[in-house]
Amino acid sequence: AAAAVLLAACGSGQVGGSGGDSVQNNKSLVLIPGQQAEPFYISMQCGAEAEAKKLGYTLTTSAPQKFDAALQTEKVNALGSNPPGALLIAPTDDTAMLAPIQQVANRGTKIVQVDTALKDSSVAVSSISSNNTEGGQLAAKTLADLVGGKSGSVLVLDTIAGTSTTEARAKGFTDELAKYPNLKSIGVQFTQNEPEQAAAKVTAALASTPDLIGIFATNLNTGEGAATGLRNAGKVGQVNLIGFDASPSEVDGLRKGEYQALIAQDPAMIGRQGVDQAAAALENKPVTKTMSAPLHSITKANMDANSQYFYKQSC
Ligand code: T6T
Repeated sequence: AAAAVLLAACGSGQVGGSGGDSVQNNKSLVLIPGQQAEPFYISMQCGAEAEAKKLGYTLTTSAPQKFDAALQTEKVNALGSNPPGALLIAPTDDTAMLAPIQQVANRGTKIVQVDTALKDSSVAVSSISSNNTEGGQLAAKTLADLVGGKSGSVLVLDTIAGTSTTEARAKGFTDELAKYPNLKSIGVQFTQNEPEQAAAKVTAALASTPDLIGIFATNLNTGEGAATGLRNAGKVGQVNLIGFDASPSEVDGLRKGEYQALIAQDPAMIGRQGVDQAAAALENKPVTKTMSAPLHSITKANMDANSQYFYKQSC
């Protein structure tokens, strides 16, 4: 109670604690997303910043240049001896990120996972993501609806092994697709989250699989690359492309007919809920261990009514 009074009196002044976290630290949040300058994470940051402001917290974002566990580990380690009250993080590898995150938790910081998650999530007080398995299932149902009774082969493009979200999407999709005898999966291919690799995988699949009828791209970068692959081969609109996310370039592609559908997440809500759970943990209020944010299947026909789900490039 004394700390709360001190805080109310001093706002964000430099109030040191005697042993343990300082009062100031407890009002500071850090967000470490998967990568910088990427519309999904920018939209998440916008939601988190707005919520932090509303609740009287400061939120700083420290983003790795690429979706890469080694680069993200550097950002986590840089929190050093003055860690924030809570860390909101999207772990870019479900195993390798455990040790660095655990170190921060050991210094008293509350951990909240936003978007991706560790295999062993016990280090986190709360984990918030889309229901990615359901997202994959929704993508398969959407594809099946689009092709009607037609038969053909289907390619799945995943990102990097160890990415919890895209792995769940690929699995949800593949399991659901198995319910449609007219659609045959030719397997899941990894693209290292590089659009160029996704484009090359599509070029190769078009050459080896003449009856290719659909592609499921499990995130923004794989979708953008797949669209390039289809454009290069003159196959836009002939092979159904179901993307995940709703970046400006994907939305533009949907309008142009390069994608037949997008499964949009609500990254701003994930960011908001992440801050809410972090604040609850710091204020000793009840915390929800796992939360899921809604998904939306967007087609050209309904896109104008769903523009609130399009991702942002800036807040
Ligand atoms: O799809 C999102 C995110 O949910 C995933 O974990 C990684 O890729 C994105 O950031 C899109 O690039």
